[in-house]
Amino acid sequence: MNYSKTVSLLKRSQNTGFTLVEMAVVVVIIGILMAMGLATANSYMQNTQRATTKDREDYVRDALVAYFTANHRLPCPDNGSNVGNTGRDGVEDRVVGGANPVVTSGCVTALGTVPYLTIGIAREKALDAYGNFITYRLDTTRNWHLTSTFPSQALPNPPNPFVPCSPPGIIGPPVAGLSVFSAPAVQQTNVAAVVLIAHGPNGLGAWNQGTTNASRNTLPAIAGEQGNTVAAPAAPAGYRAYVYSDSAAAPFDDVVQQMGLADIQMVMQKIGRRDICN
Ligand SMILES: [Ca+2]
Ligand SMILES: [Ca+2]
Repeated sequence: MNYSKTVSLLKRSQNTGFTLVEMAVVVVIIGILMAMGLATANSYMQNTQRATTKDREDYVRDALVAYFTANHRLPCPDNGSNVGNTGRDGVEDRVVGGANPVVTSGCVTALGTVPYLTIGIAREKALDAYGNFITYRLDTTRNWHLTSTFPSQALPNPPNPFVPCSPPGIIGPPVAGLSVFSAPAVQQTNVAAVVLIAHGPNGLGAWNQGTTNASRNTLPAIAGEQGNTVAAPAAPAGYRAYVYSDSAAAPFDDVVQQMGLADIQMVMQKIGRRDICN
């Protein structure tokens, strides 16, 4: 092998090595950028899904207010019991022959899903952005209605006439209602007539779109989220609207909103009433 050929081969070898290093650096940089891009896209999607879920709860709240204004009471939760074995039907579930539509004796359950057909909204609006039903908890210790007598189980049309409470002109006592905690030891001051719970990305404890009435995801094993899946949460005795956390020890991804006594009072004032019958 002559000298010039050897030098040429060496140069080519060196050039090839340099190119490989360059390529390796480029590959690493592309990898980092892709990872950053995916993380950003993932974060964006999570925020969007959370916002969509909150919007749906707002929509349900508005529909409940409209329903209350038109019917002078809040609807019972949907627990699927009136449709055999074909999934949740969106119709509120009442005790047949009970003192309907009085909530305290008329609802099959205090904890179920949003009765979307009863309140006149699309089924999709009763779902969160993860495809599970939003849980609807109604305070059934109060009637949340404006009349004291009801002629039948059927929804009155037009609504029952107002019957004054006794004593008249009294806005229902604010001491009753459901409690909501924004942290384990921090109770919100508002007294809730309704709590809406979306069970978040993990979906634990949510009723899903399965084909049976009982189709429900696995219940959460974590204390914080457990409270949002039962009618009577253990201490703290109320529903949890904690801050989002993805910590392994105590994750919390539920999206929780309430409809308070103040919201009901506002509706009543709009329709010229000051009293709630209890
Ligand atoms: Ca039903
Ligand atoms: Ca959850």
